[in-house]
Amino acid sequence: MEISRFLLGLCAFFCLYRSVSAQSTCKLKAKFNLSGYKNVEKKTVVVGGMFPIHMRIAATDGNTSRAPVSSGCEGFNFRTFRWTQTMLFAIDEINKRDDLLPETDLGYVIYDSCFTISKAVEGTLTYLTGQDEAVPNYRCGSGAPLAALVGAGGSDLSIATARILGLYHFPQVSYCSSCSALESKFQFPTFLRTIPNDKHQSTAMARLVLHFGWTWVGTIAADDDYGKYGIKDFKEQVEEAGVCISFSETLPKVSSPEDIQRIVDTVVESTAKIIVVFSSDVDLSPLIGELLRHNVTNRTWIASEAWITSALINQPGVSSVLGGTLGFGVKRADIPGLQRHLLDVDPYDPLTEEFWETIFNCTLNYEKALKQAEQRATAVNGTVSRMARGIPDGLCTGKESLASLNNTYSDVSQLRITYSVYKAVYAVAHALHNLEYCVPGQGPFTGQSCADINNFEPWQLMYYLKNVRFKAPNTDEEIYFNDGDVEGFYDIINWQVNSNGEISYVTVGRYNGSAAPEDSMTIANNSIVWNNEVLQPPRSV
Ligand code: TCR
Repeated sequence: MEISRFLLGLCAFFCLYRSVSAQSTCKLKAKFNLSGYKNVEKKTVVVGGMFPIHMRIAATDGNTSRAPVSSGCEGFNFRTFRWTQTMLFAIDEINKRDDLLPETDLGYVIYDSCFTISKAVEGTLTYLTGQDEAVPNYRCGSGAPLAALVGAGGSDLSIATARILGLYHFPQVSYCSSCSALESKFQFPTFLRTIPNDKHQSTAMARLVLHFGWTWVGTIAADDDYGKYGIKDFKEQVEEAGVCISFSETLPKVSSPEDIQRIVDTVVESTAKIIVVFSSDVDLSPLIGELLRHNVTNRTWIASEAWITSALINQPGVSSVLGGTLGFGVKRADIPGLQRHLLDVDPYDPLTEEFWETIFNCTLNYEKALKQAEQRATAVNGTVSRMARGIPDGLCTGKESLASLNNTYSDVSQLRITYSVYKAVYAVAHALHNLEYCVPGQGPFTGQSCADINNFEPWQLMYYLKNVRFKAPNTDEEIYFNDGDVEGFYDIINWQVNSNGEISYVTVGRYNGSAAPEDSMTIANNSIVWNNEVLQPPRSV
């Protein structure tokens, strides 16, 4: 309540300010600066997307005698870039169809939230205004109407953005914010999601612990709403059943070698052999590196969905520490055509430039490459050297082959959150379709009226989103929202070490949070390979 009042005040302030300054440059613009339209003749509705394309914001030098600028971001994330590209792929696919929104094109505006709340808020205000200033003006003068936001990524980001968007009754469909706190329609009236509510996952984890009769477990949570709520819900349930919690640690959000060392010491010293971790892969990865360095083996790790199939955690060499891990993955699907789309990206598109340069470790811009080559030569010779203009070392050709790389970006074997992104875009498209083809006189609004696709209010699209019911192409899962949430289906995944020492993800069971408790979990005990490749479940002490 306090927060929304503050933001409302903030927005009102900027609104006033803007009304006296120029209003004419109302164009769609994004921080990551990516907008696309397919067809100028057809009417276009724009969908906003927010993805944590970078892992963090860059540290500032703390100098207060200069005008502050918005922080830059660092740590390019190939996995989340795949999610971003999936949104573009889905939009493309929808635009080509003649049975879904045949007379309307979807455009997009993508923001990089850099996995940081302040960036997500900045993006939301920019998004609502269509400008760089924080002005709430979601119907940009001449621009196409903005329909909904697909995003924002982690739960703490979505909690922040949903509070602002809620004020304007503006729909937000999240593909990965799973925290149980977001279920409150009182606090987040226009928030919907295509990933299950974590209350199912916490229950599933508790059921798993009880299923194997473990009585002594340690917990590690990320320092965000995802980790905190996830572990809290888990703990409540196991403690009620008599399980003891040997330790509860929190992973630092900002790199802190001391905190990581302390957690490693706790894990090493504890007699608990079962460790439950509720964290995103980005936050967990420094701890895993340190556990590897200390060779902390002989533990069984219980993974939350965010790291169970993550290439950031499943790095070469982790099998001695993490082999035998058991965890939960949200529903997976195959998306025909997606891999082609991922491999066919244009390196010179502003959206792809940084991706291309990072993945191939080269520079696309000739002048920049020349300068960098000179700097390298200077560093080696110790004298300033000007290079002959030719092809500088480190210039990308633009013809590098993505297919020849073994990168998580183009790995389509575990499309889980990716599938969730796909569903979120389709949910918006179906809602828009239903809005457009409302029969006058039989509409859902006052006096059986309909909304107009050329000029609708956000709350009108919200009505259609709440009531949407569809199947994404080539899947047989029926998607609908129940108070903003979808059903709680999970695969139970086990990390099994194959003959090359690599880890393969083997599905050993399922959990269905919507079924009766006695039918909700099926698990094939005999298919599980535990740490150190034994076939017996470990004892918890
Ligand atoms: N929900 C988490 C964030 C998250 C995530 C992920 C981040 C999920 N899955 C995979 C990176 C990779 C699930 C949240 O904060 O709600």
